[in-house]
Amino acid sequence: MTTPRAAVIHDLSGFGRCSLTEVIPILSVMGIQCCPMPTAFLSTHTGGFTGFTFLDMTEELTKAAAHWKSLGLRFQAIYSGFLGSERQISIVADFIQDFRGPDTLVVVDPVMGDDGKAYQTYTPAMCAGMARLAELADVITPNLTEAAFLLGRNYQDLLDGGRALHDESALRQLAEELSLGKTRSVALTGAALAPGRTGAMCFDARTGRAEAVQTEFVAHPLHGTGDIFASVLTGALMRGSTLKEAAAMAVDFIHACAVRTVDQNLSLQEGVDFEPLLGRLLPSRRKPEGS
Ligand code: PXL
Repeated sequence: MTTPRAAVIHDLSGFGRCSLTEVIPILSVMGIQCCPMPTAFLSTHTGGFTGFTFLDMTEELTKAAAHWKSLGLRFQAIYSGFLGSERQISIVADFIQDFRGPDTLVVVDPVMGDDGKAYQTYTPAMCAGMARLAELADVITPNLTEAAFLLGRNYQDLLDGGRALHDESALRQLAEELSLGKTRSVALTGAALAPGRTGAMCFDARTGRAEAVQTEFVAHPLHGTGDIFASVLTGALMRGSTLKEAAAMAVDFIHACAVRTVDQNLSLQEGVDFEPLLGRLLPSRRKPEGS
């Protein structure tokens, strides 16, 4: 079998474990060839650091995409995340339209913010653009903040002042609302059915059903878990898992990484200590016949 290939459109942050420093190792260990399109180069991620450098790669993206087009490249998946400028919204939309084949899986992680607030480099216009970009996706992976932005709703209203935060039917309804009339799948992250736990509420456009995936979870706000979730989910979907199976794999992996990170007392900014656990994501190896 040829190695499946994914175009991964995310930033490269030098320190702090997020986006490409998580996407590439995770998809690679899952047996997928990653072709990165870096949207920006930052010295660190923007969550909790000040004074970070930011190199906008907008111009480079168009040139690199034109070169890939001249090579006739095709991808089994196109997976986008943190974008570096408002103009990149239409560039990534064009990329999806140009490179998508009938069987290409398009995952848009509509990275925009957390805890009810947009990330430092995200403008309201970028957030509005992200909602348009997400319309092209087969699967989206918003957290609750991004869900509010996508639906153009106030974060506190969306959570009904906190009452909807752990309410299964409210989360189920929210995932369905995000599915654009049941035409795209949704894995809503940070959707916990009880305090101190977390997980994802999945709406699967293939089955038309919403299902919760939950695990015991260390209730610490860890940075970069959204990118780990969407990367494992994308890899598992590319390997043929259902949305629920893929979300369960992602949630379990994050749980194991979070336990390790908290045990070591690492600073939140350093992100999740996932590297030593990557082996858990290897495709399961069958024994050769007769051995
Ligand atoms: O994990 C999302 C993310 C990705 N990239 C950058 C970020 C963040 C969240 O803060 O700052 C640069």
